[in-house]
Amino acid sequence: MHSKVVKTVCPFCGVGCGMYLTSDWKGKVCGVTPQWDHPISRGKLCDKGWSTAYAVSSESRITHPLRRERDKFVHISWEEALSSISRALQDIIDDDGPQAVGIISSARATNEDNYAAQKFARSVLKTNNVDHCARICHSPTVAGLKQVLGSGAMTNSTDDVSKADVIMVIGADPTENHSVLGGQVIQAKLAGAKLIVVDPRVTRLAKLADIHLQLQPGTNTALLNSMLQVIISNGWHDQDFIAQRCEGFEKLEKHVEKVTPESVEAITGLDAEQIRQAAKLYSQTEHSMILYGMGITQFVSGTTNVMALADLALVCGHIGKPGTGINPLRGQNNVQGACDMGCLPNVYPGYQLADEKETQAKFSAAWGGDVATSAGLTSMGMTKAALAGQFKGLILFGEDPVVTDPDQNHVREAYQALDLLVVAELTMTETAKLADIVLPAASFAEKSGTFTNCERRVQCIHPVIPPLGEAMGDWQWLQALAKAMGSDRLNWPDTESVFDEMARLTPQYQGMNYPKLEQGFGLQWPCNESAPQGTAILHQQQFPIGKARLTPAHYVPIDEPTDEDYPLLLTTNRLHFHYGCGSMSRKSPLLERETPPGILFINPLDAKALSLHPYHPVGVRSRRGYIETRAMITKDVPPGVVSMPYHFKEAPSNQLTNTALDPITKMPELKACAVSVTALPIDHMPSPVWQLTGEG
Ligand SMILES: Nc1nc2c(c(=O)[nH]1)N[C@H]1C(S)=C(S)[C@@H](COP(=O)(O)OP(=O)(O)OC[C@H]3O[C@@H](n4cnc5c(=O)[nH]c(N)nc54)[C@H](O)[C@@H]3O)O[C@H]1N2
Ligand SMILES: Nc1nc2c(c(=O)[nH]1)N[C@H]1C(S)=C(S)[C@@H](COP(=O)(O)OP(=O)(O)OC[C@H]3O[C@@H](n4cnc5c(=O)[nH]c(N)nc54)[C@H](O)[C@@H]3O)O[C@H]1N2
Ligand code: SF4
Ligand SMILES: [Mo]
Repeated sequence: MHSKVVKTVCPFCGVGCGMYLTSDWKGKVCGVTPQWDHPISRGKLCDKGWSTAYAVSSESRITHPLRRERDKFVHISWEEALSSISRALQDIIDDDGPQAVGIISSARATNEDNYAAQKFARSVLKTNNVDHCARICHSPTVAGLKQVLGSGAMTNSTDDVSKADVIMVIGADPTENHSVLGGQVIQAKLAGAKLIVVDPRVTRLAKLADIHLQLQPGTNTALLNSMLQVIISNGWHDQDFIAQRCEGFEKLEKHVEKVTPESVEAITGLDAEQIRQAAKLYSQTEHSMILYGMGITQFVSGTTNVMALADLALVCGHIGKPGTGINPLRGQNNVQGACDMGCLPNVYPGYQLADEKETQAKFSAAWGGDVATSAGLTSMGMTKAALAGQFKGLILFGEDPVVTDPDQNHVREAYQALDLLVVAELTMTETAKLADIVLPAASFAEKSGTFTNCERRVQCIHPVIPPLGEAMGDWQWLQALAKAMGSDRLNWPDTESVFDEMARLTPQYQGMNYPKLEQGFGLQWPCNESAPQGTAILHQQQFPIGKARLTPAHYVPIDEPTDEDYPLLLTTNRLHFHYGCGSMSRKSPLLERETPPGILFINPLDAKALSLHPYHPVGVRSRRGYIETRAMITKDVPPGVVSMPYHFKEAPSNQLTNTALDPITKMPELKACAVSVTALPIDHMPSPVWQLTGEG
């Protein structure tokens, strides 16, 4: 084999940095080089991007299909794996109907893989039970922005950060999590832009901010409504824009009329004067841009928060212009794509509504036969139905819900109750360990296809090595499984044909094809006859729904406030050096040495009350579980609030988190629950969770 270099895209976050990937003469991925001419990353990569070779390295990869026999896994052939999965699925469907089976797809896999997954669900299994991690990420964005603006995606391009005069970062920590974009925010600030940060924690950007609104977790809507009140009562709103492009202003004006900054001081913990200053700065500047993330969406009030934020941008006319818009920082490398592909129970590719007869007719004509008609379950809905004995067969690829979904013990219990759990993975994750059959998936370094980044840019990836061992690309094993079930619906000769079929049926992607995408650095949707070169900024002339719908948002408190037994409020955050469940980033010795496996951030005042020393072993308990970890004493979290990352399977914060849901999108409240912290003896080594629970 010869050494090889290919042009591809980073497989971690939604920024979508360009990289060259190198393999050595043994066929091992051995190096990463940034692309100097890439329009987003311009020669930069963050520590995770630089560590990509470790993330897909051969040492720990699953290379053969495996079947669980009691508590060990044995190698089986693909033929055996596919025939036993298809038999088990068929048995469940025969006994309980297609509502008892479903798929969880992957925002880490390609558009082609995700298109195949929802097609497999809808046209082979005949169920709309298809979902993926956007459920617990930006599903409130998809729903909330769709309601107000008609489209749930970033309105601008990442490059627009440099054109903004005011950047309001709310509930996002981009220097850690969208690092190359976070770097652009710092550059814009150094070049003179003003920065407003809204976050209960003192993030790196908060330290640089002109205004840091350090609100109480879960109080975004109260704050945003009070900012609207200040803006409207001072006449700082954009009356022309509202008259020409929005409806519902009078209702909104009435709704926020009495929500003065003083009236929300006790809820938000913020000083009224500071709220006024932020409202003035945001509204009175020509180019104001909002960047937001999980501190907005991961609440029972997720959709409400998104709508309030969209109202704020609209009322100020801050949308549809360079350097001016509302930008959800989509998290995973291809979460925008997985949503666009329709891996959501309620929509087909391109957000065409699954419960509409026309959509069903369009796709059943295109796919050659009938499709699912009943309403589908969300991922958490499947978990709940499994516990109730109504959902029995799950195919899951490229996610690790045992570590990343809330209330770990209940997820484990639900997955153990299934008759069939199939997991297609790169490595043995905590979820894969529960599977009946594990399939070896090819990583991004071993396949072609496309990823859609946070700014709606569809970019091609290329294989630098062949799939390891017997690993297969996700759409390829889905195709093989469909065949084993007697269906030829997924009958594509190559990856490009999957894309072409999808583009024909997906209005936003209609003008795209591989040769066009390969010409430069991909294209931003919508790309169609009227925008053949794609669209950098959305909503410039009008919204997809005509006029935007200003929607009054009611403040909803968090589900589980603190009390005597659980006196501290736990929020969860990410660390720059680790990613998701850690199954890829923790393969890198460089990243692994940066942080201990598990950590609890706690304010010095609370630490003192518990007599904690730095790195003191602590026990953390909620109504759902208990873990042990070490305390990091820091003023970056306010008194009364503790924070934990969720990347570490040894000390998973999701042992503790709450499953209370946003009623509109079923987003769980991952950013707030009540806990108690106890000091453990100073020489105690924190026990990993599997020792504490006796699992695994
Ligand atoms: N290093 C790294 N990068 C990643 C990931 C990773 O795991 N590791 N994951 C990727 C994914 S999937 C995603 S979705 C993105 C997420 O990226 P972010 O949205 O930046 O994610 P978080 O750090 O979870 O949360 C953001 C911030 O919300 C704040 N917050 C908590 N409660 C509130 C509140 O009530 N109001 C406000 N305004 N803020 C609040 C937290 O303190 C935190 O600073 O990152 C992506 N990038
Ligand atoms: N407490 C708390 N919990 C959270 C969050 C939080 O802020 N706080 N954030 C939530 C959010 S926003 C998200 S997005 C989720 C993320 O949760 P997950 O999606 O479960 O996390 P990842 O680590 O991205 O898991 C992806 C898995 O995909 C595998 N993989 C990568 N590429 C491929 C591929 O091409 N094919 C296949 N088959 N597998 C592949 C990797 O090996 C990895 O194990 O976590 C959520 N959980
Ligand atoms: S910012 Fe995101 S896309 Fe860019 S190198 Fe880092 S993880 Fe990869
Ligand atoms: Mo996410």
